[in-house]
Amino acid sequence: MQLLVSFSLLSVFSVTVSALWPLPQNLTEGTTALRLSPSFEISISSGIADAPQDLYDAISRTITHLFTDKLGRLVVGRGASDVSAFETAAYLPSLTLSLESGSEVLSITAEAQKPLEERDEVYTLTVPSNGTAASIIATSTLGLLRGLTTFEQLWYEYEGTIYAVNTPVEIGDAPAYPYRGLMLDTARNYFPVSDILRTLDTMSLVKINEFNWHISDSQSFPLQIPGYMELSEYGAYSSQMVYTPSDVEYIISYAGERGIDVMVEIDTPGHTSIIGESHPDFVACYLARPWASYAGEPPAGQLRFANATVANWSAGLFTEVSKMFPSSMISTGGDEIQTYCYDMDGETQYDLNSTGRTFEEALTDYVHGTHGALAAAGKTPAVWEEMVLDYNLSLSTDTLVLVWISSDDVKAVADQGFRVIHAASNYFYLDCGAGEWIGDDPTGNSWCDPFKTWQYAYTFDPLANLTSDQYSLIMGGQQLLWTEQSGPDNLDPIIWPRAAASAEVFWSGAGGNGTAALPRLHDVSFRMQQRGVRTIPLQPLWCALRPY
Ligand code: CP6
Repeated sequence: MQLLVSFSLLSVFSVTVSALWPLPQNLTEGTTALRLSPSFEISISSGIADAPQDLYDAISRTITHLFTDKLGRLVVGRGASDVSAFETAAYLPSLTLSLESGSEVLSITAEAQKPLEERDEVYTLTVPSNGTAASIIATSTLGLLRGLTTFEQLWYEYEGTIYAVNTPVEIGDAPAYPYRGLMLDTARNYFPVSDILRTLDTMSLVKINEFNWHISDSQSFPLQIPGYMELSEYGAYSSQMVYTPSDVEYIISYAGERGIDVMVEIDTPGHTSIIGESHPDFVACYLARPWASYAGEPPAGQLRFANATVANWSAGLFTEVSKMFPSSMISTGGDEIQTYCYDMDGETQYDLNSTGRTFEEALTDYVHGTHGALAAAGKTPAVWEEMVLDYNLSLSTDTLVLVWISSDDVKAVADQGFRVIHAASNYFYLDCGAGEWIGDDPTGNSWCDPFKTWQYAYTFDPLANLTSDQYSLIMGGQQLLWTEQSGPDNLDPIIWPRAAASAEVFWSGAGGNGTAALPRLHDVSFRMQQRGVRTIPLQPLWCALRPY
C-alpha cells in the first residue's frame, strides 16, 4: 500500500519535465508541439571544411534513431495532454551543425581520445517552434555529437508522427567533469564483442565518455597481446573467448565514433593467478590452498614483482598494450595485494634479501617500471587507491587514482595531490563481487548489498569533504560492474538504466533530486529498450501511461 501511494505521487511530476538525460546545464523550453518533417535533414554548415567521416556517421545514426525510437503513448504523458494540438503543429525541416569560427576540425574519435583536461564537449542547441531550422553550435565535433544526442531525446513518436512537445528549446551545455565512465570486468566472465558494442551505444546515449575495460584478472586473460600471446593461449576460457587485436581495434573505433575513450586495465601485481598457466615461475602462491589465506577470491596467485625478470616482462607488456590502445590513459591496477602470499613465498623472500630491498622498495621499483614503460609510450598511468594510500611508492603526481574502497578515502588521495576518479564501492558498484566480504555502512546495513538503487548512486556528491582548492583534482567517476555473477544474459539489466545515475551526476553536477528525475530516467530507459537494450523497469508502466 505504501508503495502504491509513493509511485502515484511521483507521476505527478512527470507531466512538465522534458525527457533529457543527463540534464543540460542550461535549459529553457516552451510548451508548443513541433512535428519532425518526413523529409527532415541534418546538414553540416559550409564553414566546416573536410568534415570527418565519423561526424557524417553520427548524423546518420541520429536520423535512424529519430525515425525508429518508438515511444508510443508515452508522449501523452509528457506534457501534450491536448493531442489535437499536434495536428496543427509546425514541421521542423532541418537541423544545421556548425563550429564556431576558428575551431579546429578533428574527428569525433580524435577529440574523444584527448587527455582529460583537453576534452571539449560544449554545445548549444536551439529548436524554434515555428518551423524554422534548428541548430547546434559547438567548438569541436565532439560537442556536435553531444548536441545530436540531446536533440534525439527531444522527440517522441505518436501514431506514426514524430513530435517534440516542449518547444521552443534553448540549451547551453557542457559537462561538469571530463571523466564519466563505466567499468566492465571481462575476466570473471567473458562478453562477446557484440555485447560490448551495445553497451558502448547505450553509454553514448547518456553521454558516458570513458570505457574502463578491466580486461584481465586471476580467472582469465582474454586479451591477445602481440609478443605476449601465451597469456591468452593458456589463460582465456577458450580459444573463442578472446579479444583479438582486430576485435580491440574495432571496439576502440566504435567507441571513438560515439565519443568514448577506452581506458584499459591490466591489473598487476595482484589479481594475476591466471598468468601462472603460461608462466608458472612468475606467480607466487600459485593455486595455493586454502585460497582464502592468499587471495580475496580463488584462485590464489600474484606476480613475483620483486623478481627482475618478472618486472621487466611486465614493463614490456605495458609497452605492447600501449600500442594497442590510443587513449592517453592506461590503468596498471594495483588493488588488493595480499602480503601474506609474498611472506610465504620463498622466491620473493630470496629476491628481496638478495637485492637488500624491503617489500615496499621492491614494489616501488616494479610500479616505476610499468609506469616508466607507459610514460615512454606517452601514456598517463591510472591505479587503484591502494597504490597511493597503502604504500609509499612516490608515484608521479600525474597518476590518476581510482578510489573504490570507500568514498571516504577521496580526501586522503586529494591531500597527496593526485587526480581522482570516483569509483566508490559504497555508491557505484553495480554488483558486489562474490559477496565474500561484507562490511557495514553508517546506517548499519551491509554496504556490499548486491543491489544498489540508481537513486542511491544519484545522491553522490563528487566534492564531499574536499576543500575548494582540491575540486580541480576531481576528474569525474563511474559505476562499475565486476562480473563474478554477471554474464551476457544479465549484462543489460544489471547495468541499465542504473548506470545513467552517475552519468548525470558527472555531467550535470551533484544535487539532482531523484524523485523529480524519475520520469526523465524512465523515458531514457524506454528509449534504451527501443534500441534493443534490456533495461529493468523503474516503476509500473502505469505511471507513465496514466499520470494523474
Ligand atoms: N576484482 C578486482 C574485484 C574487486 C576489486 N578488484 C572487488 C572488491 C570488493 C568488492 C567487489 C569487487 N572483484 N580486481 C576491487 C577494486 Cl565488494
